[in-house]
Formats: sequence, structure tokens, C-alpha cells
Amino acid sequence: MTNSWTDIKNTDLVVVMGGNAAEAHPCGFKWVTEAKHHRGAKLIVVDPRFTRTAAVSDYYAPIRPGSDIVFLMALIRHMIANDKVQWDYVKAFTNASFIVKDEFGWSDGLFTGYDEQKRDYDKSSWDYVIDETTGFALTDPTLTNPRCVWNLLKAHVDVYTPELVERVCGTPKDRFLHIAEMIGECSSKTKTMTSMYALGWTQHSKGAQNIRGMAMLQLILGNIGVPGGGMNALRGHSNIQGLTDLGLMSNLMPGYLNIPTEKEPDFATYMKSRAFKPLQPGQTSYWQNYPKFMVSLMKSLFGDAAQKDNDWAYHYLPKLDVPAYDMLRMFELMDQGRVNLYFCQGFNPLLALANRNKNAGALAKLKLLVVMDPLQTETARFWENHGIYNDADSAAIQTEVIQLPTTCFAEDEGALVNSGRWLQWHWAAADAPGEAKADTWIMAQIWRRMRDLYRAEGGPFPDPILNLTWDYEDENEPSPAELARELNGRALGDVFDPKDPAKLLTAAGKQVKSFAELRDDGSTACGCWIYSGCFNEDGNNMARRDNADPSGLGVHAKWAWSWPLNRRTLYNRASADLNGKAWDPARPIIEWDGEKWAGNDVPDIAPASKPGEVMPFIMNQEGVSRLFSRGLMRDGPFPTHMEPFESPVQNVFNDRMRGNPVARVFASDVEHLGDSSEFPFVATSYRLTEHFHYWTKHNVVNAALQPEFFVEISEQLAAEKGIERGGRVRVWSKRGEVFAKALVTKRIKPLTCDGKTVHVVGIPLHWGFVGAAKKGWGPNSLTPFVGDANIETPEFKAFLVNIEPAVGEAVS
Ligand SMILES: Nc1nc2c(c(=O)[nH]1)N[C@H]1C(S)=C(S)[C@@H](COP(=O)(O)OP(=O)(O)OC[C@H]3O[C@@H](n4cnc5c(=O)[nH]c(N)nc54)[C@H](O)[C@@H]3O)O[C@H]1N2
Ligand SMILES: Nc1nc2c(c(=O)[nH]1)N[C@H]1C(S)=C(S)[C@@H](COP(=O)(O)OP(=O)(O)OC[C@H]3O[C@@H](n4cnc5c(=O)[nH]c(N)nc54)[C@H](O)[C@@H]3O)O[C@H]1N2
Ligand SMILES: [Mo]
Repeated sequence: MTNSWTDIKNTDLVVVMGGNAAEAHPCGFKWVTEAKHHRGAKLIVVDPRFTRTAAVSDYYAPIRPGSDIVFLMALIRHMIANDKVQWDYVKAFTNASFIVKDEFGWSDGLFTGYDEQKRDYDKSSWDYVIDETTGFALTDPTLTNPRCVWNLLKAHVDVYTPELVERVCGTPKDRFLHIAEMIGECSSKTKTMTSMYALGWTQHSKGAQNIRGMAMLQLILGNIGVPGGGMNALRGHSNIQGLTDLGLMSNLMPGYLNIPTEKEPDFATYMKSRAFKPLQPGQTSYWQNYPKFMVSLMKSLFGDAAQKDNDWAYHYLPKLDVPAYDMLRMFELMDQGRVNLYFCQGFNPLLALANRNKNAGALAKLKLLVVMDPLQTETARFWENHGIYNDADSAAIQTEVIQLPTTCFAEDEGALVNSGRWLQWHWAAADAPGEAKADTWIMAQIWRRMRDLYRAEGGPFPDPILNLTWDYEDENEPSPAELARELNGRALGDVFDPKDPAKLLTAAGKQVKSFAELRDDGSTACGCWIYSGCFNEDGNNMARRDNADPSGLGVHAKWAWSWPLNRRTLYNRASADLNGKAWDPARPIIEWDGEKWAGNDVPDIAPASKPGEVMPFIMNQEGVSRLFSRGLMRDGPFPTHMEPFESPVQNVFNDRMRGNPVARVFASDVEHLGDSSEFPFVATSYRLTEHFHYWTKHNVVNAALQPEFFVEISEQLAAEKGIERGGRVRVWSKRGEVFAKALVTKRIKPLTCDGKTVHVVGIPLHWGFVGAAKKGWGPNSLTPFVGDANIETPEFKAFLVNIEPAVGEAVS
């Protein structure tokens, strides 16, 4: 989230599109209720299904799964055509005026630079014109140059008419226009809109572009950085925000630093494409501090073994030979027989990952599978044969499975990071049963044994293991507090003020106050720069529980601790105009007091940065936000409509194009993609509020609340196929089949797209074969093994199936 849960009460308009907050985030959804109650806020829901969020909305519109970019680009077109633009914001705080290279363009649904063989773009044309002498980007503040971002954007969105929305999304034109008008009101300086989204946008082969589409709209309305505004990703598991923050993605290290690639053999080469100079005079380009964060991370990992003359032990780090080793790639490699050992910690891929057939086969090719989990999972028992639902030949499977029982959150102490970036400390409520051990204990044992083996026997490259910092009081079990202090960082030598070298900021051995004290000379260590400040010499700030809110704006600055620097709203400098005055005087979050930025939140800019000179988007080289994303996104600098890999209609811009042309797809999976002649219905999948994924099956109460695997279909589809309410159905895709009960509902209605009737089949997830729930398989016997171009999330939300009444007894 750019903002926080508690900030949502400041909004005038909530748009839930690409999520179902009332059911998947029922506790956080109360802030929507607060906004409605206190400000008379309105709620819009755009979802293929009439969800429980829709049930409490002021306005609802249906949409065909996988078509949101058309809707979003059409909203942008509407705002531009009807002058619903927060012009002062757009001119000052976005890259609208930047001039783009002449070579950049698009046609046939593709941008310049596409290489069909490589299924990739050469992105060199997707850039600004840079003045060679100054190194600054050229701009046209009058926005008249036809090559400026604003005019290119206008041209790009021109085809996305309300008629196209109706044709591609199946959303009636009048419903679209009504929503566009409601949203247009939020271009006012004193009205804001918040975007709340989750998997309805991410789980597509162009998921990242869905989100960019809304972020661009929010910028045009002047809604980023302001109270009640923002892009608010409703994160999933209670600590999934912490997972990405701490670099548990295969291509990341803590604090969104990158794992080096093979093309970056040494530290100097690695830094060459980072820490860029500003593209406009006087801008911050905060990533210029990258070396400080990186060197401090290396000192934290390897202590004295990381020195300037050995490139801070850079050669200890793995180097990526592909963009990422995400789950799709790992299971593809497993399936090719190229992985021997899979260590599966807190994950149930047999139920969670796309195309179960492929994944079950992949697990069977392992030599060893280690499952660390507090509960029994289907993944640990993938080799069992469950009749027609799992036709494994158990006797032939040679994979050895070791289960290591762990504790769970209620038995652990530590911090959970919520969607609003708040690190909230919690304490253990119970002792773990039986032989269960904390994940940290188990990992400590593995490291210790590996170290001892390397010590005793040597090996090809023992240094990273032998030199890993492990200075915990009990080497068998690092405590949560020790780990948190390590993430905060400390001074290894005395840290002085660079402006006044005689002034000692933090003495050697003390915790650093914040990342502002980190250095690139080896005198500081820090495990995760964005967390710096969470546990400093003031103590454990994450354990704070003062819920005072003097401004009434939902800031709660003394409740827990929020990264970065306890800031609650990111980009909050953008909440004030070029003179430093709040756009909305009734909701001032920070303002310029003549000498510095001050107010109700920690300013997202150096306190003395002059308002007309230093722009708010300090992480960007430009200092402003991006309506055009330069070379960052793999699939284009503007979002463009692409059909899902499996779609009931052809791509309107290019009828030869299948799916996102640069999305993740492996050669072996192409033959497992179906088309609409065989599979005429669009399926989408989602969770139910009564369950938490796959593990509440172990709890009789949750299991009983929604006891049996079902699929949701419209009355019209039921009539067409002769399916009875509550009857059994068989649903199948190119990848597999499932049997379920039919829930025939008015909540899903047929759509008309491109002149065709399109039926949507809704498939909830939860069921498997362990626990108290009835046996069933959920959606992932059916889903395609393809993923987003930028982040590799599987396309769980839009694929094709067929459905018929089932004959005979199905589920055991
Ligand atoms: N009770 C409960 N709460 C949970 C979880 C749980 O298992 N149980 N899981 C947690 C996790 S890990 C996550 S990631 C979050 C997920 O939170 P959500 O994303 O809100 O959850 P989903 O149920 O996957 O639903 C997304 C909604 O998107 C809609 N949708 C599908 N396709 C499209 C599309 O193309 N466009 C649009 N606009 N909408 C579409 C679906 O109909 C559905 O209503 O929930 C978290 N909260
Ligand atoms: N078709 C389809 N598929 C989906 C989705 C969808 O919408 N549609 N959603 C996707 C999403 S967003 C998600 S997040 C995944 C969820 O998929 P998973 O993350 O696999 O699901 P969970 O059941 O939440 O959790 C996995 C395991 O973590 C264990 N666990 C809990 N606490 C701890 C702990 O402290 N330590 C350890 N070691 N283990 C612990 C639980 O017991 C559980 O068995 O499913 C994905 N799959
Ligand atoms: Mo999730």
C-alpha cells in the first residue's frame, strides 16, 4: 500500500476492482465502512461476480476476467476528454512533459522493439530524449510537443472508447460511463479516491500492467501521496508484505536490492546500472544511496570477510542466469528432472500452483522433498493415490519425503508486516505441541551442520557458509529480537555527520537510528535498510501500542512502526502543491512551514527540500512519477490490452497474438493451452471468507462452514447445459478435470463480448485430501502454467473450461 488501512477512512470514493475486500480482507474492510459513515464515501465494485463487497457497494459493474486494461485505459481517455485532470499535479509531479524518443511507437498491439523469436522487447526506444551535455531529460512544460508523454498517452488511449469497453469487457456502456463520472469527480483537489486491489489484478499474464493502469489514473486525478488516496495492494498472508520486503523472491535481496546477474561479475559493474544520477536538475534520485544499503547488507551477512578490497564479498552472492527462479520456473526445472532436492517451507504447491498434473509429476522426479509445516499437507503426501482425483502410481515414486513439523504464528514471537507496511510485534500465545520446532531453530540446525561438514571436509566453495555472520547468543536458535536488531542495523565504527565530521551521530557498537546513518565504507551493518529504525537504541519500536491519533487522519504514528522511517503515507510530499500548501486544507498531512516540511506524518522528502525545487517522487531519477514507464516494464511503457492466454474472443488489436507476447510460458506448456472451440467458458478462481486457503481444512468449524467443493455458474448456463441447482458437474480444461457441486446463482450473469455470449464459471479454492473437509480438488487441476511477464504470477484468474452434468458418484 502507498497509504495504510487506517487512512482509507479519509477517502471520498473507494474503487474495489481486482479484489474482493469484504470477503478476503474483512477486518481491513471496516475502514471502508468508516469512510462511508464519516465522509459519505461511495464504493464502486467492478468484478465478474456480484460479491459480498458488491453487495454493500453504491455501484457495481460486471467485467470479463482478464479485460481490465481496456476498462482502465478507457477511464483515462474519459478523464482526458472531459477535462477531469488534476492539472497542477499532473504538470508538476508526473513525467507528462518529458519528451520521448522519436523511435518509440506502437502498432498491431505491440510496442517498438518486439522480437518474436526471443519473445522479448528491445526496450531501447522506450526512453526520453536526453541532452548529452547536461545528462538531463528534455521536457516541454507547455505539453504541446507531440512527442511529450502526455500527447503520446492521449494517442495511446484514444482507441479505448466506451464502445470498446462494452465489446471487450462485456461491461454495459452506461455502467462504464456512470463509473467514469463518479471517478471523474475525484480530479478535484479536495476529493480523493482510493484503489483497493489484490489478485483479481495480479493473477494475470499482464497483472503488473493492470496495476500500472490504475496507478496512472490515480496520478491523473492527483491521488497519489494524499490522504484517502493511493494504490492500495491488499496483501495476502499476514506477513506476505514482510516476505517481499526481506527479499524472499528469487531475484531480490532485502530492501528491494537486486540479486546480481551473470552479466554483473563484479561490484563495480553491478553498481553501474544502479544509483543513477538525477534526470532533472536538483532532484534527489534517492537510489544514489544504493551502495550504502548494499555494503551495509554485505557487512551484515559476512562481517569481517566483507572488505573493500574483496568487493565486499560480492563474489559470495549467487548470480542469476535468468530473470528469476520463480515457482513456475522451479517446477518446470523439476519436471525436466533437473532438481534433486526441494525444500518446501510454509507452502502447499500441490494445491496452490497452476496445473496440478504437471506439478505432481515434477515432485515425483525429485530425490528428496523436505516439507517444513506445522500441519499435514497434500504436498507432503503427493505420492498418495486418491482415485480419479490423483492417479499417482505410488509404488513407482521414488521421492523420499521428510516432514519437519514447525510452530505456527500463534506459537512464535516476532513481527508481521501488514499491507500498510506496519511492522507489528506479537508474542507467543501457546507452546508448540509435540516435536514441533520454530522455523528459525530448524534453519539454524541445517546451517550448523553444513558449516561443520564444510569445516571437516572442505568443498568447492566453502567461504559464504563459513563466513556467514552468526553471532547470536545461542547459535542453535537466533531469537526474534536478535534477528530484528540485525535487520535494523548497527554502527561497526563511529558514524559521523558528513556535513560536520566532528559530530558523532552513533558510536561503534550502537544500533543505527535509521538508514540515513548507513555508510558505504564498511563502518555500518544493516540486514534490511528499509527496516532501519524498527529496533534502534529507543528499543523495539514495532512493539509500541499507543493508538493516539491527534490529527484524526488515521496516522497513529506511535502504533507499531511503519517502513520507511515510520512514514505512514508514501510520497506524502505530493499531498501539497508547488508552494508546499496542502491541496486539501481540511486534510493536511504535511506542509512547508517556510523552512522545512512538517505536519502529521514523516515527510517523504528531505525536510529542508524547497517545495518548488525538489519534486516528490524521490526514488525516481526524474523526481516525478511516471505516466510512461521508460524501460522498466517488460511488456510496455503503457498498459495495452492483451487477451489472456486462453480467451473466448480474439485480441481486438492483433488476431494472431495469443496472450501477453512476453509473458512467462515454457515451450512444453503451449500444447496444454486450450481454445474456445473445445473450452467455451471463462473460468476464474478465488477464496471464500470462511476458509484460509488450504490449511483451515484442519479446523472442523471452518471446514464445516463451506463443507464441499462447488463451482458457481449462472442460471442461464445451468439451463443451457441441463445442470441442476446442487447437482454434480464435471469441469475440465486442457489440463485436467474436477468434479464439484453446482451452485447456480444470480450473482454471475452471462456477458456479451464481441457479439458472443460469454459465460463465467467461478471456482473457489480450499479443498484437497487432508484435514476435516470433504475431498475435492479446487481450481488448480485446471489452471494454465503461464505467468505474468514482470512478476511471473500464474494466470489463475482467466482461463477456459468446459462443464457438463456429472454422471455417477464422484467425490469419495
Ligand atoms: N478468508 C480469507 N481471506 C484471505 C485469504 C483466504 O484464503 N481466506 N487469502 C489471503 C491471500 S493470500 C490473498 S492473496 C488475498 C486475496 O484477496 P482477493 O484478491 O480479494 O481474493 P480473491 O478471492 O482471489 O478474489 C479476487 C476477486 O477478483 C475477481 N476477479 C477475478 N478475475 C478478475 C478480473 O479479471 N478482473 C477483476 N476486476 N476482478 C476479477 C474475483 O471474482 C474475486 O471476487 O486474500 C487474503 N485473505
Ligand atoms: N487457482 C488459484 N490458485 C491460487 C490462488 C488463486 O486465487 N487461485 N491464490 C494463490 C495465492 S495468492 C496464494 S498466497 C497461495 C497460497 O498457497 P499456500 O501458501 O501454499 O497456502 P496456505 O495454505 O496459506 O499455506 C501453506 C502452508 O503454510 C503453513 N504454515 C503456516 N504457518 C507456518 C509457519 O510459521 N511456518 C511454516 N514452516 N509453515 C507455516 C500452513 O500450515 C500451510 O500448510 O495460493 C495461490 N494459488
Ligand atoms: Mo496470496
